[in-house]
Amino acid sequence: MKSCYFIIPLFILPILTCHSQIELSKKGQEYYYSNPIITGMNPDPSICRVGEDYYLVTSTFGFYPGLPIYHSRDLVHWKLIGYGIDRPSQLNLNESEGDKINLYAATIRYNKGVFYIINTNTGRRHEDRNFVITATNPAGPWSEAHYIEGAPRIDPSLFFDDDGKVYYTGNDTAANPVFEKQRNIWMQEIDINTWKLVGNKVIVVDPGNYYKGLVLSGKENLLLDFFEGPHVYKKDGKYYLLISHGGTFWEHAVSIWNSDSIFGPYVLDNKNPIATNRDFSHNSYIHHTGHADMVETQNGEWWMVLLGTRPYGGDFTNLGRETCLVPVDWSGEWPVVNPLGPVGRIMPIHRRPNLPNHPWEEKDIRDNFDTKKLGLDWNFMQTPKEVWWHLDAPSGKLKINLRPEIIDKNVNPSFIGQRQAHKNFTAITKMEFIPKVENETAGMVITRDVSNQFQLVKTLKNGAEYLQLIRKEVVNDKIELIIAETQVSSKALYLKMEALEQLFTFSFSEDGKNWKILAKDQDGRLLSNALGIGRFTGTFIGMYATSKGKESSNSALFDWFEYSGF
Ligand code: 6LW
Repeated sequence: MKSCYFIIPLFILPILTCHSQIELSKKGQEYYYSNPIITGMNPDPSICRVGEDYYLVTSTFGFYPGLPIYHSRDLVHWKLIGYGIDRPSQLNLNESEGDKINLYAATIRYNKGVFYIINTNTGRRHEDRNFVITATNPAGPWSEAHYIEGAPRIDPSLFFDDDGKVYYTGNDTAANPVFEKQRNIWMQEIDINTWKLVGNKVIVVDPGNYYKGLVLSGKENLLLDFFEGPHVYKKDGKYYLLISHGGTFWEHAVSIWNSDSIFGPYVLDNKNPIATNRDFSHNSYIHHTGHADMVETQNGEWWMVLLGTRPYGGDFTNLGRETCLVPVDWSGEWPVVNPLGPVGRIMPIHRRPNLPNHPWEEKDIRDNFDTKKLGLDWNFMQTPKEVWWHLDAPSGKLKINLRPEIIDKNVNPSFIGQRQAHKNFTAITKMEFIPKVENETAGMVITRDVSNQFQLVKTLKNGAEYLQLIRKEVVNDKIELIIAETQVSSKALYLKMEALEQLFTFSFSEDGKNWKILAKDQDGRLLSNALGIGRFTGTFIGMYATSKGKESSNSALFDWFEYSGF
């Protein structure tokens, strides 16, 4: 069915402001939506449709719970409904096999009443890190992990063919690489009753052939590095293979191949890459676009979800990789991304899908901790192996025990945080904490990774209670500086972080009414300079308590936590 597209009347296009997202007018929202559709760290999106409901999963690396599941009915408004990984037992983490979760890109699919998520836990040995979990309710509970023997490397996907056969697709290093960052895309049939790979493993796309000019491609600019994120679709009797490449940063791109047979040979679309913003300036509104998945709506429209970043303050991407949406015209042999143009580019605003508008109830900006369980937005770093936090429902306070773990190692510190989802935000919390010894500290932390943080924390110094702003930044060896400190005396302390893009202000109050600035004009760009796995994640803001390597029986009480952004 031909999709009907709107030409964007200029009077509807809002003026780009420093707003984190483009604020569309009410009238505008009838016809358009703004990217990203899921903000804050939500990379590597994968999507499936069941009737008129859409479900989407994103990657979470060391954060727990892992693999958030989002639900939408219009592809524009998304609600977090649960997690694929929400029990330590699921990944049978144990000391011998690497007790770290590190969940890379996932794929979500639905077939005959069952949801499947296939994913990679790179916290495990190379050859048995890919696993599948299943559920009949996408909000969970999801099953224990079924690890797949002989499935190496990352970015696994499942394809359910019309004849009932199921295929595993993923990437792997090349046995005989032709160039340094060569990754091949391989495919093999999988038995979903035993989770065993069956038949032959077939390399379906080998970029080495393009590199050597052995394949009629004529696409010198087909960036050959890091072929990954493969997904298979079947349309008009042909098999299509969507692949991301160029690496998940400034060169990221998406290309497509097709074949009459599931195992190929696959030929490429000469218009490849079909989606990329790699030629945009590094301070464009949306960049790094790639790692895509596609879905056909119940009305016969095709749409693509993919990751994108929003650089600000220069080419700094504090928010991490978020989830974007872009229209696709697949009325011909090959899909055309953003057919209204600029073709193949992911823009801040696109016309809405031909689906009934279905916004969800607005979330409260304040969590009063008066519930029996933590809200879904709260995450931990790594998997808690013990319960060190308590929701004392009657009092409506969150109690966090001080533990020896500190927030600069790949451990599970006493940190509970939520994604920074806006360029401009205010985060406030009310804390009750009396440090008894100098190694005890608690407060609010904004962290990109274990080495790039601001900590607004209360501690003991020379027998007096101090509030300190600590800045940690990766340089050759981590620099941890006390930027400012002041003596405080009240048991209850209100802590506030405010950001206007990369300009941060840190304040406090001892009565909740009279605020004092502890430090202002702090440069937030350190929250984009992550190294290692931090390059793949995003910034989190939350509550933290530690006794810095020593045992403690102390705890901190958080009465409420408020986060709002624009
Ligand atoms: C993911 C790979 C990628 O596994 O980055 O953007 C890796 N794409 O496909 C980590 O997110």
